[in-house]
Amino acid sequence: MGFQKDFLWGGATAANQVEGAFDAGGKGLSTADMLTSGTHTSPRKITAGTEAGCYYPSRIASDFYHHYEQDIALMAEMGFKVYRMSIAWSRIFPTGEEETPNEEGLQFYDRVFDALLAHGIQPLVTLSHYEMPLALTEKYNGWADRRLIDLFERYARTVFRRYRGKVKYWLTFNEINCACLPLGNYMALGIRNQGTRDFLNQVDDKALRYQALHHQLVASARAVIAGHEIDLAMKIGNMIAMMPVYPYSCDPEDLLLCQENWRENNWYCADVQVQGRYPFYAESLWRKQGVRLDITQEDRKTLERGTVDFFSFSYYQTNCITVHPDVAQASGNLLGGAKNPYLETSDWGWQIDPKGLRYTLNEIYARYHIPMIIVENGLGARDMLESDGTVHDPYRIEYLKKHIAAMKQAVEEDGVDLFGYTMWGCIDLISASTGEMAKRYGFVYVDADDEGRGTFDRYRKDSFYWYKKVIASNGEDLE
Ligand code: BGP
Repeated sequence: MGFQKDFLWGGATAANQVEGAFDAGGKGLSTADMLTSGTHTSPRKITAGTEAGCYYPSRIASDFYHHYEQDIALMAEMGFKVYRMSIAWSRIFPTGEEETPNEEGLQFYDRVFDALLAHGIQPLVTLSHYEMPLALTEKYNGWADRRLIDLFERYARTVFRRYRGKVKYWLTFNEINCACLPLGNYMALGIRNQGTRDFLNQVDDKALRYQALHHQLVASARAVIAGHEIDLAMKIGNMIAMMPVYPYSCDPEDLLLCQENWRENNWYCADVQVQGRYPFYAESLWRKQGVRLDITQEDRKTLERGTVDFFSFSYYQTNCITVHPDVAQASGNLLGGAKNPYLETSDWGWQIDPKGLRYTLNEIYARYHIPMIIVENGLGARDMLESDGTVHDPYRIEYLKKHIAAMKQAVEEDGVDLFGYTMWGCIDLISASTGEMAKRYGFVYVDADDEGRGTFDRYRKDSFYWYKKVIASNGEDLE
């Protein structure tokens, strides 16, 4: 009963949101370095170059680059078994096209992995988390170009070889299904179409976007194949942003809409990555979107061979959808929807739904029957650093407690195969959607503001001590 003995408890971050040091150690500019800061009400901007008067939060972030030893010691103090992080592709291949990798970049991650392993923490590494070398956007319009597949494979092979024996668990693309939405153009695919400036309102070319996503799916499969060739012990997973939707009413039209939405937004990429081929409904989806994909025989073989070893996903909230207009709307992670009267919302308007996590775990497992890990879940909220260095965050404890309890039910009562949980943003970092530091997720408070000012000192929040107990009791003590 309960979570498996070696359950992987930990936390998650992404290079572009936590590392900073954007031009240190030979790193090239990345797409994330060109995203300005925004707020809940004023969207981030995507700029082609550095503009005067703009702040680019990824460039400084939480300065993990210079604080990693301290940050990892704090993770160890909480008892982390795993730390999910990403490698910045542009630290290894500054423009994405070099023949040889940047040794200084490789050494940085050697130091990080060594520090983790010295504390008994396993790294779980995402190859690409919402960033890529900016030069690839400028030259190829990102993943719109098929040549990105080879460039990505070279990068993947380089890090697989280098960190063989140090890193067992890998993920290919963060929230790859984000590319099913116009928002994914720049963030997930590195596509910056002529006229794009507003992060929430990008110029969208559906045909280009779906083709680019196809290239990424092939690249993901190539990485899986390469990883297994290099080290049979490597476990390589996909990463899906689970965006569950419920029918707002019992009108069968709402149910059909819901089914279609699950396919388009949740299952489309996952079916390819787990089952090795496009699902039957892909044809009708492409027809509806008015797109025709260039898929070669070779691509199909690659997809078939490169299926993932496990399923990873992020889960923050759920939404309702309906064919009936005039229903109040809620905002959300990547996608909003009709407001659910049974749920509360976070400060940023995301609907909080722990039971939805149990439901989601069951849906995924019933479909794929492969081991699962939750690699993002958490609450973005405003925290207050008290003068004595404490941060009281009962709302975060409440959120996490309910989600972990729901996940426990899915394991204990329903019997799904779940092997880990990494809470999102364990060390405060900048928000992907708004670029703010004020939207904090961490167990550890970072003293920095939305313009990158502060001491960058670290403080333990109340949730830090709470999570330590959760881990020590293997999820039994949630109080
Ligand atoms: C996911 C992303 C993360 C992360 C998280 C929280 O979609 O994978 O990078 O940031 O959402 O979202 P936000 O930072 O917008 O609050």
